[in-house]
Amino acid sequence: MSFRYDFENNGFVLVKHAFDQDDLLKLEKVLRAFHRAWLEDNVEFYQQGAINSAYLTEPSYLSDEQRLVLFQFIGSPKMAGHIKALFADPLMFVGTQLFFDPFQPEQKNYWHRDIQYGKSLDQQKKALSGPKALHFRIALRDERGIELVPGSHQRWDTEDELVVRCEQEGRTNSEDLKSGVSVPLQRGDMLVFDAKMIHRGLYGGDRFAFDILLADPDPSLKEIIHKNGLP
Ligand SMILES: O=C(O)CCC(=O)C(=O)O
Repeated sequence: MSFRYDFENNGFVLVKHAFDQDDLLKLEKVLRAFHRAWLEDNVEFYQQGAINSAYLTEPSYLSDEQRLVLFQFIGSPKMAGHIKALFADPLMFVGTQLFFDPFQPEQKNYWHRDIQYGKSLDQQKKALSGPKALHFRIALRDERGIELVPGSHQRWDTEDELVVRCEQEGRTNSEDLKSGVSVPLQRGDMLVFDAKMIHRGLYGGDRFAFDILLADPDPSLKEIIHKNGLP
């Protein structure tokens, strides 16, 4: 089965060993420098539950030389090869994120769709048929990965999924879902997933993962791009 077929049906694809040590070492050095500077500036936010930072390519925490390392990775022939193997149409660069473990090891994760925030259920249903927004997650450490509900990028929640995800009827969004599939990651693996699908992060193992966000070049998504995070 091809990557494209898998992605269309499941909403995600795992590319094992997408990047090797040579690709990762220079990138990792810059990601660590960003993370150190970000932590220093966001102690409270981190201690209060943050599990990710964003906008790594902006000049806030990195020098132009360091930002160039990120852009060279994002624009590398290898990355382009992976993208083209999956998607026929061009994608637009939206931004970057870094995912790490919460400060409190007992902090619970949460099922969600990225499109749910600030939207009514009807609006979320409509958003399912909107432009594609994708995470290309590159693991820098072996980690538990993400749990995803296959196919949920193109269908609405079942009753059980909805009450859990939206914390209705006394349910909580960290409860297990029967439809969830865990995808553990090893250093160098890349998980591509549709941000619309129902998913949750799996914390532990001191995870450190770099997410490149790409999307259909739709005007509504162009609006959310921070211009100072572009090359
Ligand atoms: O890895 C995580 O903690 C959650 C990931 C996620 O929700 C996302 O990337 O949209």
